[in-house]
Amino acid sequence: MLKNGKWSADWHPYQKSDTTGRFVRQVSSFRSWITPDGKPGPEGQTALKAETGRYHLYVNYICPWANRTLITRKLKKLESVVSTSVLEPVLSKEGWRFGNFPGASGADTEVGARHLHEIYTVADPFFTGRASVPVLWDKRERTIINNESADIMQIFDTGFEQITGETPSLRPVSKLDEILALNKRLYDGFNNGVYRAGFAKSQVAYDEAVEAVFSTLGFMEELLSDGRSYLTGKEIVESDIRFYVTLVRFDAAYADLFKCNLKMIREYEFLGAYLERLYEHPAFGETTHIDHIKAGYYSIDALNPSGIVPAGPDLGFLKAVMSGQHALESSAA
Ligand SMILES: N[C@@H](CCC(=O)N[C@@H](CS)C(=O)NCC(=O)O)C(=O)O
Repeated sequence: MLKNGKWSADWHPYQKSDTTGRFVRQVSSFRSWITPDGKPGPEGQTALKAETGRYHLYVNYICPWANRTLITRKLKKLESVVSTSVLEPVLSKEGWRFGNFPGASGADTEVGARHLHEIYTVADPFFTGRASVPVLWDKRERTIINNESADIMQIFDTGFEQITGETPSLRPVSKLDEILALNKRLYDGFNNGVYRAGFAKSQVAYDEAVEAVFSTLGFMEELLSDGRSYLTGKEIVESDIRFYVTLVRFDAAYADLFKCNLKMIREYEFLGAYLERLYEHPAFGETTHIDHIKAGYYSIDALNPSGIVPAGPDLGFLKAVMSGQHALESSAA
């Protein structure tokens, strides 16, 4: 992490805990907004005006929080409006690194940084905190606008319509309460729940987290069992994006590495089908890179000191979608 703008070598990702061993997540520090006209954001945040070519998104493909901003960028047709850099998925001694891991985008095009923490110190030479992805960067002012993925999703949802033309809202007003309730349930029980299980430092903290993970999955399985395509009906909303990024990592990483092993997603009838359906959508499937996910998670030294990346599990049920076959055909073969 950075302390007063200097990289500190005691690199222990995600290890902050409370007195009972419960994982505690750091809060994000850059919280400005982008709006169509530069007027303040929804809660009065300082905002810049939407423009083509001015903003840049730093991500990697391992991170679920970064993945949700990439999906939103694609769903909202922002690929030619907001550029991106993909960092390597494997943690280095200095955190996230620019490089040539297959699928990463190589050297930094913006400030010539070698590691993500340099982006943070260009923005704030005395920054203290973790140098996390995603980062929304302002090329003109050479500063970070926002490093909280929940905000970046909303910025992409509402900030650029004058440039891209209208696209379906990810928070339609008629469904807002439902979406916010789902988002909360998903964050506590699932998105952050798997991390609480994986980084628990006591049995009680782990037991509590794993119970929350599987009761959330049970609730969502029940919700989808009435045959709806997405969480709130026929259209994709923000909650689907939030749910997907953890679902698609679950069998590949969380089940094993984070000890969330009561059941795999592919064993759930409705959740398995829902995951396939989302994966089939280019905004989801094309921003998902299982090789980066496995390489990244299994490089977390605190959880996997040998660094060995397991061969399995067989995720053929997702690949089958890519080749247009039905999952059952491929598992029967
Ligand atoms: N609140 C942030 C959390 C992002 C986050 O935790 N990113 C992780 C990768 S999945 C990261 O960059 N960690 C590096 C670190 O904690 O030092 C968000 O949702 O944008």
